[in-house]
Amino acid sequence: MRRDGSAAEPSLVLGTKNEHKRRELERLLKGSGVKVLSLKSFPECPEPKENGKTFEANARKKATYYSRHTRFLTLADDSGLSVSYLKGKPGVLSARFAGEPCSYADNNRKLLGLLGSLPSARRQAKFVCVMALYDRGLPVKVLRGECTGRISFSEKGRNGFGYDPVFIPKGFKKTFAEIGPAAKNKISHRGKALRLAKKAILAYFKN
Ligand code: ITT
Repeated sequence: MRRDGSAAEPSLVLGTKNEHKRRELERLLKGSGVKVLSLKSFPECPEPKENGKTFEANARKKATYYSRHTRFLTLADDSGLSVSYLKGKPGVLSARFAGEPCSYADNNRKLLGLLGSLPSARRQAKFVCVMALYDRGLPVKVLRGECTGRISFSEKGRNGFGYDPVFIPKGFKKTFAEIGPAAKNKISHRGKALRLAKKAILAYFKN
């Protein structure tokens, strides 16, 4: 197999060090006929600095970096939570909202503390995911998915990761962490962006 993604077997690198994201993406790409490689296949590859001001800037940065390094078609995801009452925060700082280093539980505690007893109607939030598909440092496509909802009053559920235990998607009474991966993927920011990305990936390998 050549290290440029143009091999007989179409291959795609998932440019993420986040195992939860990688698992969601792999699940969504199942059956697409594309061999999915993780960064574990490139242990010598260090992490790029995520200092962009937007999800798109960070997604492009990661995809440029990993596609240059691996020489494969690469899909990178930058994502996070945007809370209306907090004027869009934590946004691009979602992973390190409670400071660095911090756990998902630390971030959720901080978020619930900031919202306090604010009524449901004022707890609107959305998850955003921007995916960048790059080939050897050059852009192929950039896609975006969003999922609106609200922040719960306490952490609920054991599935998923990050802010899943405190995010209730619109039209639901349960958090992402309660509804489980299959239901989450159908409506999530990542699911939406990936369904668009999948089309771009398949088109790329047809050419
Ligand atoms: P990579 O950069 O290696 O992909 P990361 O975890 O640093 O991994 P991001 O910079 O995109 O990824 O930060 C995403 C953060 O946003 C993540 O750590 C969660 O806190 C939150 N997040 C994103 N998608 C989420 C989801 O589907 N469910 C819950 N939280 C999510």
